[in-house]
Amino acid sequence: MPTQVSEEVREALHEGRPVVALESTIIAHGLPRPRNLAVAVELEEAVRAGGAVPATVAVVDGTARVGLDGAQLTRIAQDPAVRKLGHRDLAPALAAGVTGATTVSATALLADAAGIRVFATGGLGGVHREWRETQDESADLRLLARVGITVVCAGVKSILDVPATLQRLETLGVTVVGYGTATFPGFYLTSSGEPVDWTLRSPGEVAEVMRARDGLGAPWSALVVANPVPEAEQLDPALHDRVLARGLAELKEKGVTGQAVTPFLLEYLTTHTDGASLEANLAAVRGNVRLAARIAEAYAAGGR
Ligand code: PSU
Ligand code: MN
Repeated sequence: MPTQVSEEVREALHEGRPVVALESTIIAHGLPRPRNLAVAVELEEAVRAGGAVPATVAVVDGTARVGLDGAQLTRIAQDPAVRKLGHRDLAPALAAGVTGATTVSATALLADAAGIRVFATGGLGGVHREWRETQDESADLRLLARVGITVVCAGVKSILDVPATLQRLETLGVTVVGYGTATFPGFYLTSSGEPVDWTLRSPGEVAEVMRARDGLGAPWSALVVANPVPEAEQLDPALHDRVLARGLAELKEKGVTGQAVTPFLLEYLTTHTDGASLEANLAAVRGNVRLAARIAEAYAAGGR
């Protein structure tokens, strides 16, 4: 069954108006209920307030959808049977008629195929700290090496091995730029301490880079725009390090692996920081969504 692009999104794309894709795994598996539904609605509104059309991506009853209506968004947020779908899961999910939330990899694939150029999320997946034993590297990275979409994120999740993830992005040829920063953001934290090679300072500058890439012949990998959470809204770094260390130990004890690792650690942090990590996560996502709308607008406008 072909991907269903909502009428509103289809029209906007046809008319060259700005569209921002949003992923749904963060809604179904990255945030606690019932707050997740309110956030899903808020993120779509933030895209609209920025002058762009939101296109939340998910699989509903075996149909891949780009742009959800209210009932579909509610189902993704509330139904505990909603599965987590990376790009490799899309075909079996469609064939089996299941309902699932799309990760960065599946969202980028579907959004790019629909002709959407800008995508906002919280933090990318990447190389896990337990990589030596588990070989766990998010499928996000390899997929981002294949599609020419611009992804606005607060870096990669700090539960990961950040230097190893940056190295993989380099190897895979994914372009990474810091937005208003020369250091790579740390998701819950303003900075991961790792340097980035390029810094851009306005939506217009990002749009210029997108156009330069078009001129070189797209698609050839994603453009990652790493947008730090403001310092006033970051998680206390000492608390972050302390709680994460305990969460990683518990992960090992419980033998959690595969797709369950990321949701387990995000939830562990939320619980053991009394919700402070959740607030930092939300601040990061909000900032990314707002910036993505401005980038989509600058790109659609075609000039600086
Ligand atoms: N960013 C968030 N919360 C999330 C995720 C990203 O703020 O829940 C999700 C994204 O969908 C990302 C996924 O693609 O986590 C990575 O999971 P994994 O490590 O299993 O590939
Ligand atoms: Mn993983």
